[in-house]
Amino acid sequence: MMTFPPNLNRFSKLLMAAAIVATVMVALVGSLASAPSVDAAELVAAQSSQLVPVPVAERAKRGVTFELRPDTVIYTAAGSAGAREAGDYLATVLRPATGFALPVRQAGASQQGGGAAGVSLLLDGADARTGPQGYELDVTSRAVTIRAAEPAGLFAGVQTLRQLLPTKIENKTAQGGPWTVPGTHILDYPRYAYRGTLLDVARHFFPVETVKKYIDNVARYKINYLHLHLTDDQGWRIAIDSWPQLTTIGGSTGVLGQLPGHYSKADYRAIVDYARQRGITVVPEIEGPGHSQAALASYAELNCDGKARELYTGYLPSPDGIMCVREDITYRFMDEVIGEIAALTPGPYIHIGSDEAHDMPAEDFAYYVGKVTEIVRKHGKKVFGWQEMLSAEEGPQTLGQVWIDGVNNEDVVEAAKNGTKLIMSPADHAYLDMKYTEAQPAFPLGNFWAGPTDVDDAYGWQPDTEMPGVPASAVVGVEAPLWTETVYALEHIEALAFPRVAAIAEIGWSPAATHDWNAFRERLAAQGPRLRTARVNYTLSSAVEWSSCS
Ligand code: TNX
Repeated sequence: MMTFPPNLNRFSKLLMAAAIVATVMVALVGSLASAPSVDAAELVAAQSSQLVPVPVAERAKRGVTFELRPDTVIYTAAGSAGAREAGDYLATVLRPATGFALPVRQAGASQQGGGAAGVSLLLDGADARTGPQGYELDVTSRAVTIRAAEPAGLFAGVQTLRQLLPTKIENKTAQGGPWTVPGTHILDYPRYAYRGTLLDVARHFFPVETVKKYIDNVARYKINYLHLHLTDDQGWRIAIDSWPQLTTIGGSTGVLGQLPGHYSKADYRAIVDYARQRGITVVPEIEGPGHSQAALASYAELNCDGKARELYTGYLPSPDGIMCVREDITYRFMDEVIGEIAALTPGPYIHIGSDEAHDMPAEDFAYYVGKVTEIVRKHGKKVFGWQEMLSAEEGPQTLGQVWIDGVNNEDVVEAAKNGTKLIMSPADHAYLDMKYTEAQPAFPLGNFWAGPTDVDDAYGWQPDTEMPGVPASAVVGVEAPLWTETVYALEHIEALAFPRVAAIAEIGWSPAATHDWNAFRERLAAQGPRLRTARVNYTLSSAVEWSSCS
């Protein structure tokens, strides 16, 4: 029997159990609004499609086929930089396998009218139900036309078009055609405005190229937020000019001393731009008051005793990684850090962490959260934080992230009733770092504590009923976190994220009434050859009957 220090909570005990197993093995080897309601007849039509996430409504046009040809042109709404970005992105996705030039041009009157040949991405004439993120996609034998109110809808429509093309479109080198798109009319819009994934670059650092690949592949499923966990006990991963030792010292290690590193501001801007060009907004997280040892090791003056902490390379949260919350210097530090982060952040949110500040007196915790909330708002951003934050901060301007049952449910329910909006990341369904099955004990990848979580578990929940007492209207999104204590390569990221992130993406996008595991697993099976062709190292979960051919 393993025994644990009594002050550890349930999560830490389970994670510690996982850590012990892992150690033994190592020794051996924008504004968020809810979607309009859906017509039931339309939903029946939607189920026939192979798309993930399943669209709101789809009507096939029998006998109609569009074909991309060497001279096909992509037209984008005149005067819109966002539409142009969506068009450039579509061309980037289609050029390698087709080998076609696919020039991107401004749409003229004939495209706006919908009669012209080619592929058009337009910002007028969409059905009003598409809202700020939805789209209509129409395929005739002459033209593919995507219409949306905003560029976000065009990006979503681009992903749908990509999945309507043959699987070989995912090749990185030119293939023979034909490049056919079946005739169809799709009306589609998301259930929730926020569909995110978190990548933990603090436990292990991942270079820009790895993050870009992850962005490329989550974008397929209409994920629209990338939450970057930039700081933790084991590493500080973003350059801050006013506190340079955060990266020279705090970025110099990782779990078990592996994968040190940090992003320069130019690197970080490159990630933010790359994400935006794929319809994804980056949410930076600066953790505190716990999970902060990398900062405390970088600057002696941030510690209550004036002595720098040691660098930390352990696997569990460090008991010493707690900020000195009653000292003014902590808030000068946070002000300068958050000021620099805000300047790098076009999106509305800054995530302030706030989980697992073990043993900190409630008043001290509330003091920290209150001060940091003020700082975030002063820099023009909205506060986002783990559910523990909701014991101290709530209201319509605050976004809370639910991750665990039984720690402070009462705070979450009360905050939600008082207008706080929630993103749902229940660890036992949405944590991409959990192992898929019990049968993988010798598989060094993945945590145990909230799992195992196979694809059916990832799909088997509803955001609006997940936490009893929370009003459905408080839930504005879902997020699938990928923590990286056990993860140290892109292939690991992909094995854990795919295909489960597609399950979370569908829960966040598709209408509740379409929710059906058997239908989903069939549609998901068709994604296997696409992911394989795209060289994504997805896991062949036995919950899905994968197709062996394209
Ligand atoms: C819990 S989720 C954590 C993370 C760990 C993760 C491992 C949360 C707010 N805290 O620090 O990496 O579990 O699954």
